[in-house]
Amino acid sequence: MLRQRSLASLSFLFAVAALTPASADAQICTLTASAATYVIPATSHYDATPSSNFTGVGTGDYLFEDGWWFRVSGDTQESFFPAPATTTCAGSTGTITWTDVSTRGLFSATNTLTLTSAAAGTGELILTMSITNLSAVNPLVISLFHGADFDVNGTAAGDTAILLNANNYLGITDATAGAAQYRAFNAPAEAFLVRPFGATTDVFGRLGDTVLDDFDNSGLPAANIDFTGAFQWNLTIPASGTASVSVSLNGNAAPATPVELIGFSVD
Ligand SMILES: [Ca+2]
Ligand SMILES: [Ca+2]
Ligand SMILES: [Ca+2]
Repeated sequence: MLRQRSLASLSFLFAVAALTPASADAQICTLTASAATYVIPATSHYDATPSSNFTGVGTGDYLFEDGWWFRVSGDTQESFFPAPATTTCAGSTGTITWTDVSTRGLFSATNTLTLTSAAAGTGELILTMSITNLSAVNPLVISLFHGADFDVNGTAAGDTAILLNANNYLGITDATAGAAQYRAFNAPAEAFLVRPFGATTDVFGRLGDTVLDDFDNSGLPAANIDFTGAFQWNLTIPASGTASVSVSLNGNAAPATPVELIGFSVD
């Protein structure tokens, strides 16, 4: 399947790259656990099309893109997390930090990454994004977003997506072989959005446009979809406080955290 974003996006990427050549290497993160590998490449991750790779968890590359976004109260659109201050990745774990996200003086952030692989051809990546309010006076009202473009069995062909638990746990299954799971926990996401891949219409297109988006739990079930999906959390972080959210991205492996713990409800 043709994967092409708009020329405007590419021009923007080149412009950013030209401005920040020295920091590009700080973006690389490679995690390995047995045969499973997750990679944030040297470029093209901390932008509107956050390239990443997830291999050794089935046939081919299970991830085309995944990344974090935010919107602070008063903003009129969402923003991607820009290139970080530090990246420390070794073996199966990593830590990526921002001392002042987007130089707005509002919050710092730490993304903690852990990759596990209990058996050949399987893997689970857990990302925990911690946000610290830099104000000692005012609460920080912020929406966080994480999005992922899964391609099960290495391509979008034959993929079907369903909701496994409202509204924080999604499953994508390939008609030939393989399955992926994507969930948002600690705290559970408040909403999801699923859309077929499209430069301006998929979840990254929605997060990257100039329109404010609050997800509405739409897009599932979907058959024969080039899946893109994202979660939204709405947080109020006290002055000088820290809050965190987690996602897991699973290839042919059940979540290590029991599903009943990711979204508590009483019938
Ligand atoms: Ca597929
Ligand atoms: Ca938007
Ligand atoms: Ca996809």
